[in-house]
Amino acid sequence: MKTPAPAAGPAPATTVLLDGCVAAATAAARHAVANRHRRRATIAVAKHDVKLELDVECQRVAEQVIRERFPGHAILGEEQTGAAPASTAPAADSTPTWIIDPIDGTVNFSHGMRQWCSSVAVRQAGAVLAGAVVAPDLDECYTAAADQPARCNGLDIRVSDVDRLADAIVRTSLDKATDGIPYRYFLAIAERARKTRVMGAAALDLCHVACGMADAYFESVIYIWDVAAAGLVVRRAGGCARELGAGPGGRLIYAATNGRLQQELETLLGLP
Ligand code: LIP
Repeated sequence: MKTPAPAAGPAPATTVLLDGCVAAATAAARHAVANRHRRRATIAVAKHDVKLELDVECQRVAEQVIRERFPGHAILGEEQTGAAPASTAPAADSTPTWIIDPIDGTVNFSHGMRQWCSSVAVRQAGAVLAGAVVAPDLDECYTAAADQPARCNGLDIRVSDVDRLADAIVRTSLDKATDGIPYRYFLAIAERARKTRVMGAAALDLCHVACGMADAYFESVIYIWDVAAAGLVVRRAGGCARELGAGPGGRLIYAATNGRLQQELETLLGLP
């Protein structure tokens, strides 16, 4: 797994935060890799999801890195007991909040697929300041900060210039379609786009929009920890990534594109 080259020039505070994101996400990802032989050990199994022992362990590993470096900061993680649900309104968080998804694409990981990652972002006063998405099995480490470009393995990345959904690859999901609404969105996208892909790790879907491998991303039931870091990566790569409203259970309706496709995608889905 490569780590990005140190960035030159930006404000020290942001660089320190970004270093913290990379360190925490890398530590979580390494723990998952080192313990891959236990990838099937579950704490809970739902109809469409699993919670692994490693989800919780990797969360603790990431938290430890953050607590050592930033003792006064808050932590919001997928595996945190009693974690607050995602908020569509930016929190009035004067204290920086670290937002962790220790294993995004948990089901993929537990089945031995390579499409999974660890994601860490830091947000203050409603704005994500820095974020890192580390995908060891793909050898990809995405980073961005509010005053730094999006990078993959230390190299600047840029969104695609596709300007019609008819020419686009759109990443999306059919997860948690209990009320059928995600199917409606899926059908609309599949009808319009050149190809629709369900890969199972939202943070990677977004990072792949950021580097032009995909052109757009949409989910109607997604948590803030799935999109916080990677949404910043998309924006700093020249794209658009934004919450379009609240989904069920504190989740978000979220869309991201290369920017050129945002209007067409939101209009197609009748959002916001
Ligand atoms: C998963 C996402 C995936 C989404 C699932 C789930 P997890 O995250 O990344 O793309 O469709 O609903 O939230 O649970 O593996 O961290």
